[in-house]
Amino acid sequence: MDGREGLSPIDEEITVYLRKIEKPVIYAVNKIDSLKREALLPEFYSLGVERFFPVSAEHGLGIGDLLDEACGYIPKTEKEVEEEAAMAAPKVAIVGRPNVGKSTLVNTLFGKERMITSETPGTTRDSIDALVRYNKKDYLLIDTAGIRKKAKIAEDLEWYSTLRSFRSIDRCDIAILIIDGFEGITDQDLKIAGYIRDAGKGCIVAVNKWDKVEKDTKTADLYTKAINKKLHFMNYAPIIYISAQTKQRVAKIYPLIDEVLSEYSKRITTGDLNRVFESIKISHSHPMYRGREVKFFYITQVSIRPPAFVIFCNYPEAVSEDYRRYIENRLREAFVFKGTTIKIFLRKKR
Ligand SMILES: Nc1nc2c(ncn2[C@@H]2O[C@H](COP(=O)(O)OP(=O)(O)OP(=O)(O)O)[C@@H](O)[C@H]2O)c(=O)[nH]1
Ligand SMILES: [Mg+2]
Repeated sequence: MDGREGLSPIDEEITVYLRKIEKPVIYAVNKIDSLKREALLPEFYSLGVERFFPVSAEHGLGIGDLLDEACGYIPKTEKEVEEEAAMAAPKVAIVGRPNVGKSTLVNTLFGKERMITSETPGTTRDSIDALVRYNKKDYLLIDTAGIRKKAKIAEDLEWYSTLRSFRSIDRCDIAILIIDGFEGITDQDLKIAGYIRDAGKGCIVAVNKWDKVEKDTKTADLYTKAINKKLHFMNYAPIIYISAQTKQRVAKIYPLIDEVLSEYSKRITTGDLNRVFESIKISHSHPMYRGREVKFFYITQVSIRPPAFVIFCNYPEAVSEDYRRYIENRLREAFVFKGTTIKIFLRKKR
């Protein structure tokens, strides 16, 4: 419309026509190149149009906003839709030593062949993310690149692939740590687990190749005990026994991911926290510090993903690692936090 001339009967006619067509319409009033002219805009609103874009085609004013609006109506390409879903989806990294079956699990979770798998450790050269939809929910699976068998020394190979696991962990919300059930848990597995915990991510331990393990009714229980002993610093992580190859129990992984994700994002009210914290303080007090009582005032949750808490205390520097662990264990007894790291910070308050 012509902002210099003002509203004309033709504008009205065209507007009536445009209302009838079922397409998005953007209304722009041109020749608006000064504030004074903008004062003319209200008369256009008598058309009943919700929004006008004042522009000056000649001076290039207001064109950016107009284009933004127009671009919003352009249908997204399939690739753009996928990219947006990938950004919003929870990120699940599949990590573990070479050859434990990371890519096989990604393929099984994905539902079709996507990663290249083989008996040679280091088959996966680059980590490829796979966006999957399961039960109407999206997940971004991050496979961890293996190392090609170039390294002369087996230990080097293990170490480099561990570094790659670290990189996948940095990008994820939840890590699935795969252990080779046939070979058992190794020092490298512990390093990866420690990294997941320190990075503050959720974790599920998947014992893979369970089909290859000779077992009776007690095997899984014994195995769980052995893992919990070695992974004592991460005994909150659920353990699942799977075969990525035969797909045994793989379908249970998605509900487990959902559960851990919800724990990872859980928020506890300050009221509930402090009710529990009172009993934590009473049932086991902190040893004296330089002849003085160590007092804890209150606790509050400061963030999620992972849940983090701040406890106000008179001598934070005096609080022992043991006591901190005691608090963490008691908080877990009350609020569970299955599969997720929680962080506890101490702050000084007199
Ligand atoms: N028996 C058995 N074999 C498996 C299972 N999962 C994987 N494998 C085999 O283990 C070998 C390694 O599997 P991959 O999926 O390539 O292992 P990866 O962890 O991706 O290996 P890299 O990428 O090299 O680190 C392949 O020969 C798989 O067929 C399983 O559940 N049971
Ligand atoms: Mg692989």
